[in-house]
Amino acid sequence: MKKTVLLGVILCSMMLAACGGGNGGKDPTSKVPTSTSQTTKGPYTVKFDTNGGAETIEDQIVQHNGYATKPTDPTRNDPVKGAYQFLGWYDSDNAIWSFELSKVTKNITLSAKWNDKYTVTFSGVEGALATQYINRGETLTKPADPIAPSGKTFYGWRATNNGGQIWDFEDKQLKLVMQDLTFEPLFIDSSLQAQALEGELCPNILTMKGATYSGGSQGRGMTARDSHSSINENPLKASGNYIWDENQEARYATDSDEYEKTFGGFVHNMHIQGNFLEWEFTASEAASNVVLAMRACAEYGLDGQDGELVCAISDQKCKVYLNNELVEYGNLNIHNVIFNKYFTFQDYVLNTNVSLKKGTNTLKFLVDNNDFVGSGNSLVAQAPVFDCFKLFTSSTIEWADADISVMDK
Ligand SMILES: [Ca+2]
Repeated sequence: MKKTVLLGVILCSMMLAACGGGNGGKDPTSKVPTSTSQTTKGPYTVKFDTNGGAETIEDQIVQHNGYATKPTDPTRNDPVKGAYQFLGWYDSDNAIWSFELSKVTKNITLSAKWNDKYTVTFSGVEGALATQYINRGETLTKPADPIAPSGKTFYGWRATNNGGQIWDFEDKQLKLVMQDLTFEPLFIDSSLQAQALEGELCPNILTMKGATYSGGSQGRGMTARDSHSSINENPLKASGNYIWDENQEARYATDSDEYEKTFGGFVHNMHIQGNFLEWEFTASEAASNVVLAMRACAEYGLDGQDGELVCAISDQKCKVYLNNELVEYGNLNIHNVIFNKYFTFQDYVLNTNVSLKKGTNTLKFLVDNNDFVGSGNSLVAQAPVFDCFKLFTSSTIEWADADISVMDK
């Protein structure tokens, strides 16, 4: 009897062991049968990261294998670049999310992707070069020069959204793309030569006061010379003896390896509201469709993206008056301003359709802003370094330049 009981205990123990191996000892990490999972998965949270966008987008709760609802496209703006192009929502694997096809099977965060390249378009160009997407600080591929209409010459690609800037595809600073650009070809009558009104010889430069760190420059002290040119041979004594070195960078003159860039010289230190250059000139005949360009660069600028200095002016901040009428040229950003080093003069074709009267005309450049530059100095306005105005017209213009002998006293 005793033996029987013992056997029963042993049998029971064996059965328990067997039971444990088959059921009670089941691996807790093994998958539960599919038939029960569909009713227990989800719901999930879908989050949206706008990645610099202006809006906050609410989380969505989505059932397993359900679809998220496409939110309204976010927007993103940069003070220099302007509006970014929204490219879509991307998952954590950097794959674009389709709100029609992509099923939600877990908690996810979708991130906005933006086109952070600049968009550059060339009007009238066919093929791949018509629209170029350029990373900040990189360069453009130059399209073939367009064929000029009969009697005209192609002058250059003119950025209609940046003060009529004629793009320089070669200069190591000017060729760098720092904003969206929209170009159209500029054609000028082949018979026309630019007639220049030189800033450094503007009569009223004699009485103008400018800004410098030391508290003021005046008259001819606001001019600097291109020492390669004839102005070096006259008695004009410039305060800043800039020259152009082999890299076409302006620097204070220490030797004679210079470039001519400014037809003699230029005016700087104009960073005071109210400073102006004004010419009175005579035109031999009335003329319309006159092309007005300003040749300029910049010596100081405002902090822009990535710490870049930008001389950011406009037809409201630096006004151009022709016969007392405001000449529209929109916004003009002079990029790559590098203090006292790179003087990257170039032409900004402000307007292609101004008119001259026969006889006396006036043209004025007025600094009319208080956009403080830097700190601890007297530069209280945004202003370019002014080389000259250029007029392309069949009318002959004449003007009296500053009296050098007076300037030299
Ligand atoms: Ca000049």
